[in-house]
Amino acid sequence: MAERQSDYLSAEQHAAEMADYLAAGRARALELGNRGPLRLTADGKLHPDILAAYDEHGFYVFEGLIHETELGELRAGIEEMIERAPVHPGAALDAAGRPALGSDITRDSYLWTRPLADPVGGTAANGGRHPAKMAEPRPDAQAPEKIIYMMFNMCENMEAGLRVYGHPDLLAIAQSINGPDFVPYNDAIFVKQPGLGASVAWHQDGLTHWDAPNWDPGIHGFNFQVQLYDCTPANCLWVVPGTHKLGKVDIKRMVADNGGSDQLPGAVPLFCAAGGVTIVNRQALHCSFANTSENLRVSLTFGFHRHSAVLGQRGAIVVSADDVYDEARIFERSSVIATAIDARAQRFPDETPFTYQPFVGLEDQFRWDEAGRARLHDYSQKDIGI
Ligand SMILES: O=C(O)CCC(=O)C(=O)O
Repeated sequence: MAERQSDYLSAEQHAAEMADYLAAGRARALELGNRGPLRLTADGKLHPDILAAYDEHGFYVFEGLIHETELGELRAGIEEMIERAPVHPGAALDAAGRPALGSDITRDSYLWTRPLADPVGGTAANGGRHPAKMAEPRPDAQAPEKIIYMMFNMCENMEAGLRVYGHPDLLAIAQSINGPDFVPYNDAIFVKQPGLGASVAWHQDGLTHWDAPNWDPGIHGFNFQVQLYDCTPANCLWVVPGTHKLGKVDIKRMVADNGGSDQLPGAVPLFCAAGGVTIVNRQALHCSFANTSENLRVSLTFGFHRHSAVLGQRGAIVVSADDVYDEARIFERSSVIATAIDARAQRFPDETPFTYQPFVGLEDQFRWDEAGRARLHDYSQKDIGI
């Protein structure tokens, strides 16, 4: 078995060792035919060719979907979130001595790890779904001990984040894939700082339906990633195309058969320019490598499910053992979409807002105002994970 415990590799050596793999993956990605601008049909559905490409490969890259004004606001929101983070993990104050952002929210807004580490590979974290360890290059001597790895509560901590959650094109995509009664999953912001960003070990998402009699390739839903900066093969998400159709794959065996290397054959990077948005089937095998490149990646990640897949399920993102996704529970979490649509309409009044079927006629009850702000508090406690 090839020696690839990259504790031995410096960041620079890791980048050099990845170079051929990145270039080959990039070339393979360009051949798949599943990237380009968003195309909707006259009745607002995803173009059938796009749906077919997504169904075949398990992902699609929409280029240039988010316009510059919104991108600027999202970047400013992220900068503020980072500035207002606790000064170190667990601290009450930020670097300027203010109460850290999100300190009144039940779910931690910041997740930290060591630079260039793989915090979950080979551990029991996330239901043990990351069975193989990624290469962990050695960070530079001046690297901080801990870095921000992920950020949460996007809709509560960042108004631009709430607004993008109500983006009519994104919601049209969600509707086309999961039906007009589509349901939210959760949100997470992946931050991959240059030379520091940690890896996310190979995994498939989805916890509830792998052995279900009604299992199908779309049953665990999909995630968007809104890219705030140009993202490259070195820092972006990678997918093994088509794996969403295979059921649970044996990741440990795949890595072992690959000589212990995390550079799995056939995988492709989901690179794109800032403003691009990717969709990835949660069942697709995916990962991201330690970011030994010079480029920052920030991906706003949020997912959607089919209503039929979540109804009656017991919470797989555990809030409590009694957390059953009944209609009232689903409606409550889905109201974040209704509020986001209104927040967006107030900011971009010239845009045609998305019509979210479960809230037709109820719009006035879910405005983005004082009461809306209060309603949004702790929404992530109501995430719907399957
Ligand atoms: O974007 C990343 O680096 C990882 C994303 C991921 O693993 C996920 O969305 O499940």
